Amino acid sequence: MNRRQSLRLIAGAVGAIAAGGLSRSVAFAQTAPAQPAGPFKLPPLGYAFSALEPHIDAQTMEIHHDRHHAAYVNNANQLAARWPELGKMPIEQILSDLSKVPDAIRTGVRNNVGGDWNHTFFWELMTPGGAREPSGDLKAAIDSSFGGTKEMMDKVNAAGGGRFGSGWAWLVVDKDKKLDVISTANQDTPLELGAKPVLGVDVWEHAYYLKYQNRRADYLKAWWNTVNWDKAAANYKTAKG
Ligand code: MN3
Repeated sequence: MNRRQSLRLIAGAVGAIAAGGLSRSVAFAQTAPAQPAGPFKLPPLGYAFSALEPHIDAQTMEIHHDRHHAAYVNNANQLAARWPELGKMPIEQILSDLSKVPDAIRTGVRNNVGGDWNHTFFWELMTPGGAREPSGDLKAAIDSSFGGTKEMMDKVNAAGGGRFGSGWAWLVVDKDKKLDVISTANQDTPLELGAKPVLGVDVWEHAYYLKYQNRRADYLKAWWNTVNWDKAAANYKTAKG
């Protein structure tokens, strides 16, 4: 779901409430945090906080979405108040070339606009439904690049497990249109490397510590149960261009 679709979803939910109806989307809607003024908006999660149980617990999801992601959005809006161009450019364009961002706010943009983009990607990749394993073109590419799905998953788990401190592990289409596994620090995105993500997993402690404490490997193993491979296939198609 992109930002525009997210806004449509909110608009639709508000309309349904106004009409006195309780649609499925409203039944799933969370109590959204207050939306900040500014061009960046916190997208709704699209499913219940508890939807990814037992793999990711509801409290982690609520804090992660409503506080951590919301903080990146709030900070991005404060940066947009200082440099209005930020709110006018497509977010992927900003993150693909941070050299265009003024020096004084570049680190803030990297961390907070990056954090907003990474988390939106992450929420959309996870689902209580959807395909449970890769198929079609994506499966063929995974098999040819890594020798199989399990081998690819092992590489992502190693990249996430090996990330010192905070960051992300990604399956990407690199700038040569080949599948690769990479890790980025903090809220750095694959976009500035010229890579487009197919899937990505947040390995910041806030993503798993309440349930898994220091056992990041156990979180990574469980996380695969939340991946919607239909969404990963769509990401792959977009990334291949
Ligand atoms: Mn996070």
